[in-house]
Amino acid sequence: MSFDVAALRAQFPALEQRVNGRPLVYLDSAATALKPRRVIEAVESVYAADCANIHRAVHALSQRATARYEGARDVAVRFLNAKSRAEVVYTRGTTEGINLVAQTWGLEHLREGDEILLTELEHHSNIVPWQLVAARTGAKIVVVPITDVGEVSLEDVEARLSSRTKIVSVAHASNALGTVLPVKEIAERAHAVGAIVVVDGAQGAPHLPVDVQALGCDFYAFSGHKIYGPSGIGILWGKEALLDAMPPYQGGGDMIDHVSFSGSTWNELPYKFEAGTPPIASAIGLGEALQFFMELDHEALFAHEQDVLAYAMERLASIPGVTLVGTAKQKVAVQSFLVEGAHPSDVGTILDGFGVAVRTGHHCAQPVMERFCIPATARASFGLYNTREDVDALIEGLEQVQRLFGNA
Ligand code: C6P
Repeated sequence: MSFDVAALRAQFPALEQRVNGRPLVYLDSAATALKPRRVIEAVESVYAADCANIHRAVHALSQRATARYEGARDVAVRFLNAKSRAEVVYTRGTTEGINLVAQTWGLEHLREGDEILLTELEHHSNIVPWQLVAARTGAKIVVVPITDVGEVSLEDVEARLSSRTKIVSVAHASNALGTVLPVKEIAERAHAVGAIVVVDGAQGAPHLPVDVQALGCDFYAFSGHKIYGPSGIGILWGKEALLDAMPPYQGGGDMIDHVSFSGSTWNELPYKFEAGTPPIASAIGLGEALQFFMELDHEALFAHEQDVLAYAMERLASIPGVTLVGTAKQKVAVQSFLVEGAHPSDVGTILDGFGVAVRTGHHCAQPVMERFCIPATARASFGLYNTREDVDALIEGLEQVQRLFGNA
């Protein structure tokens, strides 16, 4: 198998459009990835043919919808290398996955004086859920600092671990800086002090090998929409023994075994955590996206993304007045940058005029901005469909920024 980027690009209808008179150059996959035609068709076919609720009826449409919904879970089991279907819970996305763990395992186990270890590069979704549970339990949040290039050192993690640490929750990769964290090594050290390990896989799942058994974590949360699937759906993987011992997150239909006014009992895993009618078509679309993703030559894909990233870093760094933010040795294909004298939102607007889509702002990682004493950055993030030519278009747009802001 080889990596044929032109053939892959042809599978993404959104790339066929022009924006402001130019071919779209989509450099915002860290926010949400574009969707291949087969994912769009999978979702459409649910509504066109298999439009029914799941787990609830004996009629043909419901049987088909249920089989496809559960079939998508089987794909996720293979994607994660999970031990069983019981470990794979559908959620709305990474955010809900982390909130689920915080509000169930966290509320059950955390006591006054316990510690939750996070890093300075976390997304708000891996900070605020822990602040909420800390406020209710009296637990304390401890933060591992990042270095000037945006790395997390194992020594800094070790120095903050103790018998008080009950939860270590870290990103697999940073959305603002691209940094890949040494999750396996962090998990080994966290387990040595008896803590559980939660991984925010929002940026890891689309760019890094995800084998939850090899990573050695206890929970791994990711979002469908960042891995070429629909929005509104994600996965929380958790070790069965932990999930089994946790109370339900939300109550409602499907998560119960029996309900009476004298008390209710819970469905088996993973359904205990799937209350109410789920986003059925989105789950089926996610299964299709994961299948699409697993069929790629991963070694070639990761090498391709790294090539585009290295080229982008080199070209950006060569523009006078442009500063790279986040230059860790191990990175996913994300690059934040600043242009001297130009606000990132102006940079984004001018680039949009060239058909180049980047994200600007604090990227829901305000502590990262604080660390680097900046309010915001512009961020180019790459997916499997991006090329060196896309980087050239970004640079062309930035040259216009330089002209407009008197830097060139
Ligand atoms: N980051 C970005 O542009 P949800 O919204 O639940 O799908 O994912 C939240 C999330 C959690 N962790 C990390 C590391 C993330 O990058 C994100 C989403 C997007 O960077 C939108 S803020």
